[in-house]
Amino acid sequence: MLKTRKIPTFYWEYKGHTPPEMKLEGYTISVLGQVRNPLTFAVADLPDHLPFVTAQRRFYCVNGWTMEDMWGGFRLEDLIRLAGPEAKYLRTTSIGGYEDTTPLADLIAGEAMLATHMSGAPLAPKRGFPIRMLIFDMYQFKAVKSVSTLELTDEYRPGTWQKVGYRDASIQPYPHLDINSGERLMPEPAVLKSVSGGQKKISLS
Ligand SMILES: Nc1nc2c(c(=O)[nH]1)N[C@H]1C(S)=C(S)[C@@H](COP(=O)(O)O)O[C@H]1N2
Ligand SMILES: [Mo]
Repeated sequence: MLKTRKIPTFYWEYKGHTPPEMKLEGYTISVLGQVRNPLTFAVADLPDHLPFVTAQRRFYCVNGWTMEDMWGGFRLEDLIRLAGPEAKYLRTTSIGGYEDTTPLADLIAGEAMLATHMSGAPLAPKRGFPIRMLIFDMYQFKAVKSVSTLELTDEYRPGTWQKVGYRDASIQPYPHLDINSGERLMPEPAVLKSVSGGQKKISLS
């Protein structure tokens, strides 16, 4: 668990600024677009609708670093299933306007999470309070912090970082700086999609 080292912060919409204090009160998350049953839930009420899960997992940044923590939150799949998805892609948008579009099936296969907690505490503002997507088998630029809408669509468009040049989201086989230990770590073969053997399944509990 991270205790001493500083986690790099990537927050496009608040570049050069401190992220605004967001209140849990009144903050909602919606599933819209091509769904049978559009949904809007208060983030504070999500535990009434979905099982709360925890997972000790590592993510990777395309800039060459990685970190692991104990995340708490909800399976993306559980929320999307309540809405009845009827399109190929999920477009995720933050309250500040950062967005990403990824095939829903890839997010589900990778056990993407909507996390509200890190190390047992609510997310800090710069970590994406009150709720962030986490993706473990693609670079994290495709996982939106401070999510407000999840839209099902058949129309792909490049996300915020992709527009400025991050093209390939697949985790690359070179050592990444591990923020937890300060050492350089080779990504596990299971997250390298080009490596045969495919994805390692780490189940959420
Ligand atoms: N809303 C939003 N989400 C975002 C980003 C961003 O700029 N805005 N950056 C992404 C990138 S590139 C990474 S590596 C992680 C960084 O998460 P962290 O700031 O908690 O380290 O958030 C991802 N999600
Ligand atoms: Mo990143």
